[in-house]
Amino acid sequence: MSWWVSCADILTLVARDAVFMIGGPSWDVPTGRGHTIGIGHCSTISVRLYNFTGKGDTDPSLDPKYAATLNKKCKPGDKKAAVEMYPGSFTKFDEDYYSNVSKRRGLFQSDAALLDDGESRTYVQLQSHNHGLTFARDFGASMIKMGYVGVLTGNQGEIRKRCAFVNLFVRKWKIVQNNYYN
Ligand SMILES: *[C@@H]1O[C@H](CO)[C@@H](O)[C@H](O)[C@H]1NC(C)=O
Ligand SMILES: CC(=O)N[C@H]1CO[C@H](CO)[C@@H](O)[C@@H]1O
Repeated sequence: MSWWVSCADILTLVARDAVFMIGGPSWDVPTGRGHTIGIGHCSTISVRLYNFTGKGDTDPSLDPKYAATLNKKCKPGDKKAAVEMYPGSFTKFDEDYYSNVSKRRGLFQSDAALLDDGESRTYVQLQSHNHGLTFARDFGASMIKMGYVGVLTGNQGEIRKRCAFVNLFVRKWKIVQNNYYN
């Protein structure tokens, strides 16, 4: 354990704590910052609902009943409306996620894709059957693994002076400020 933390580490820590605060493992953070937990926007699923192969069709991997429910919430062309990611449990992302996905009721294509691969499909079905017996443990382990994805070492990266900005931007910003005040 080192006492250096990177900005990415801080985000991971914040994520972990936010997850805990809403009562368990939870995720909607590929772009993190600013998204609401458990909400998806119609813009991200409209192609699945209305133009999957460009012929005005619906993604066949979507349960038709669930698709009908989503159609009501996301009218064609609506980009702004929000939909619950996991109906019934959208403020907590837990093992219910897997039972929904196994019934082809995952909101995103990335959810449906879990059923295309033998290994991930087996895992989804296992979690769905055993009601998430190992879910919390596995989630923690995968968060730690993801923390190692794409880590920059040596002089590949930089230590940021301000977490939200690369240093070049901070330097430019200071120049702008100095010119403004002097
Ligand atoms: C559906 O996709 C096709 C092919 O990409 C495109 O030409 C068409 O304009 C799309 N329709 C709508 C309503 O977006
Ligand atoms: C769409 C769907 O199947 N939602 C279900 C997700 O899982 C929870 C818990 O089992 C159900 O309450 C939802 O109805």
